[in-house]
Amino acid sequence: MKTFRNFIAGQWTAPSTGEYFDNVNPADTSDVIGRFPLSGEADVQRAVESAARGFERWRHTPAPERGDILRRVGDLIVQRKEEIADAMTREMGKPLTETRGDVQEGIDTAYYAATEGRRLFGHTVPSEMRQKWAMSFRRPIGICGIITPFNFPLAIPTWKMFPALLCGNACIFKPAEDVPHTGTLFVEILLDAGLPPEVIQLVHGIGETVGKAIVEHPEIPVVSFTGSTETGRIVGETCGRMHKRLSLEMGGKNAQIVLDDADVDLAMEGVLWGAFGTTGQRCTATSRLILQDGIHDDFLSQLVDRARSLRLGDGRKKDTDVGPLISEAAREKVERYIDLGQADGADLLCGGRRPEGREYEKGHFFEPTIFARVDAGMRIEQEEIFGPVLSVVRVRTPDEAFRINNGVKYGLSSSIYTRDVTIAFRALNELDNGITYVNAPTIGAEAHLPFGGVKQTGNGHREGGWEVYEFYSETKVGYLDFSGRLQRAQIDNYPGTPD
Ligand code: UN1
Repeated sequence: MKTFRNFIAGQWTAPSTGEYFDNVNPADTSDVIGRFPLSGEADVQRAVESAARGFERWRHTPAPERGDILRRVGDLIVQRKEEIADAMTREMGKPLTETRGDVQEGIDTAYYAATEGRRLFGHTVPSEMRQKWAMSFRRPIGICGIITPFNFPLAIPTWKMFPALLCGNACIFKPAEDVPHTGTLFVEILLDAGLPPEVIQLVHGIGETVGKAIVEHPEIPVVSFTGSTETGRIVGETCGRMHKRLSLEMGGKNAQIVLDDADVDLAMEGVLWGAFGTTGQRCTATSRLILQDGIHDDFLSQLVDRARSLRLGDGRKKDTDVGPLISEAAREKVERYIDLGQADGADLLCGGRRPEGREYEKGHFFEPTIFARVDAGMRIEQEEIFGPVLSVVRVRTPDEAFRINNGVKYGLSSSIYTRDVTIAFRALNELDNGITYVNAPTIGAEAHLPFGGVKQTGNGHREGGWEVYEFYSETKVGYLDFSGRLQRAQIDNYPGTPD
C-alpha cells in the first residue's frame, strides 16, 4: 500500500508523529487508496516557518507573473482532468460526471485568477486638495490557513487558494481527512506549474489537531474554512479572539419552491438533481421542496417514482446516478434524522434505509429518501442533514412559500419554478439567501460570480468572482502631496475657514 506524505518546507516529508491513517473508498471500504499522515502540531509549526520564507519571496513577485503560474496550473489540470476525476470519485464517491464538473470548476477558477493578475484594481480618485493625488492599492497579507471539506475536493480548495496565491500570500492547506489524495494531486500540480515550493504547505490530518493548530497559530493571520456551522463557530471564536481575518462557508437548508404555474417537468429534473446529486452532500443541496396546493399531489407521486428509479452504486460505474455517503458516521447521522422525521409525524414515502444487495455491502450507501406532510418547524425541515433526504412542505400561496423558505437559520441558496415574472423578481428580492435560482435547481454556482450565504451559512464574505480578492488582500491608501506646502485636509480647503 502506498504511503503518502506532507509537503512542508519544500519537501515531501513524513509526519512528526510517525502516525498515519487509511484513506478508503466509500463505495467499497476494502479498497484502500493509501496511508496518509496523521500530523501533529509540530508539523504545522514547521509549515508556518517555511511559509513565512515563501511569503517573503512570493509577495515581491509581480502579480501578472503570479497569474502566469496559475494559468499553467489551469493547463495542467486540463491535461489531467480525467485522472483527477477518477481519483476523486474513488475517494469520495460521487459519480464521474460530477467529479469532472468539480475539476472543471477548478480550471475555470484558475483561468479567472490568472487574468486577475493583470487587474487586481485599486482606485485612483481626486483629492480634495490641490496638487495632491489619492489612490488605493492592494497588498498581500501573509500566511493563509486553508481548511476544506470533502464534498468538492478540488473546486473548493481552488476557490480559496487561487485568489490567496494570486494576491501574493502563502498557503497552509489542510484538506478534509476523507479526501487527502485529491489534495495531494492538487499540490503536485501547483509545484509542477512552477509555484515556488515554500509558498505552499500541505499538512494532512484531522481537524481537532491540524485544523486547530492552524486556526490557533499566531503567525497565520487569515483563515478560510468551509464545513459545518458547529465547527465554524469554534473557528470563529478563536479567530475573533486573535483578531484574524476569517471567511466561513457553512451549512444550508436550501429549498426549491414549485408554484402552480411552473413547468413541472423542468421542476422535476431540478429537484432530482438538487436533492440527490452528490448524495445530498452539498451545502447547496435541495433539502426542502415547497409545493403549491394545485400541483402538490401529482408532482409528489411522480417524484417518488423517479426517486425510486435512481440507480445507486459505485460512482465509477457508468450507469450510477447516486454514489455512497462519505462515511459510516455520515450514514448514521442520516438514519437518526429518518427516526426523527417519523417520530415527528412526517410521512416517509420512499427510501429511509440502506439498500439491500451484495453490491452495497461494502459501501456507505443510503436510499434516496422523501418525507411528505412535513410541517415548518420540524427538525427535518430546519436542520442540515447532509444526505439524500428531501422534506416536502405543502403551501397555499407564494407568500407562504417565501415565509417557509426564510424560516430557517441558514441562507445559502434557494430556487423557484414559476412562469410569473413578477413572482420571480419578488423571489430575488425577498428570499433570504446568498443565491436564488429562477427555473433552475439550488445548485449551479459559476466560478466568476460571488458564492456564499446569509445568516448562519456564512460570516459575510464571499468566495468566487471578484469579491474574494478583497478578502485575500489588504487595501492600502497612498496620498501624494506635490504642492510643496502644508495642506490640511478638512480644514484648509473650505470657505469660511479663518486663515
Ligand atoms: C457546495 O455545495 O458545497 O453550487 C458547493 C454549485 C457548485 C458548488 C457547490 N459549483 O453548483
